[in-house]
Amino acid sequence: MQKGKVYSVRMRASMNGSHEQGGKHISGGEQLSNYENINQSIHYLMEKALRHSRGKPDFMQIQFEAINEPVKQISPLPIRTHEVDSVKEGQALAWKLLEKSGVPHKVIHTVYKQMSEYSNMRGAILYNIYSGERIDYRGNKGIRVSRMDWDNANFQEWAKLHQLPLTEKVKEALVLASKVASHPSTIAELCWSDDPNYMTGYVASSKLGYQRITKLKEYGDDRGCRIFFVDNVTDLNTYIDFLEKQPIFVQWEEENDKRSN
Ligand code: PML
Ligand code: MG
Repeated sequence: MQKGKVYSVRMRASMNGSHEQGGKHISGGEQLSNYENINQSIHYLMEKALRHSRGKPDFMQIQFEAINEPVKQISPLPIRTHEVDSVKEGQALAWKLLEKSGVPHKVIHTVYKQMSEYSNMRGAILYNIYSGERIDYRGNKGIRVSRMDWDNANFQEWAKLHQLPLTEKVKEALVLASKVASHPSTIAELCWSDDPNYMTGYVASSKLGYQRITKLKEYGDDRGCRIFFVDNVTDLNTYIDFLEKQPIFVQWEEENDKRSN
């Protein structure tokens, strides 16, 4: 991104009314932009929602605002893709990777038992890894990680080297996961898409990087999942403030690349 003022551009879209009215979440998106590219960002986010496989939105909100805080630069998490043959195999692997990242078995068990309650959420759910309790108090809204981006040309160079698809989906998920994992109180993230035709999900942590798993749900299923497993945070509001407000720009430098493949 060029020097100068940075703007956060955000979109959310739903069907059968707004999110507040209980509508079905269709799409959300985030970009950081300079003034000259705001138009382009709005157009991209609008198209993203209008062509979404979850359905045609009848509510959309796009907003932008200038960011006054300095933008922090971070590296993308190292990435690895696990090809699995079934959802069962994929889920067993996700479970193992969460435990390896430091989430106790008992807590993963509790979270999976409660998971069906959270399938129409537009944000993420936070769980404390010691108590096994949900700690964000945000109901159906959850926590929306915001103010983050990755320059497309730099992402494309990175994706080419790692022989990964040049998709916005991978880019956006890796940006979010890298931001979330960069906070020392995050132990791990578990995510799969609410897009009915997208089965790949991931476990991410600062310890293991971004571990993609090719099947975490069945084709056609539109129930997504985004859970952050969090250490004992002394100040929950500061942690949430980081997720929602700290501007982050992902920048990949080939010489610093730590491949986990
Ligand atoms: C989403 O759709 O928002 C989540 C996508 C998660 C997986 C992306 C990938 O690495 O393929
Ligand atoms: Mg989505």
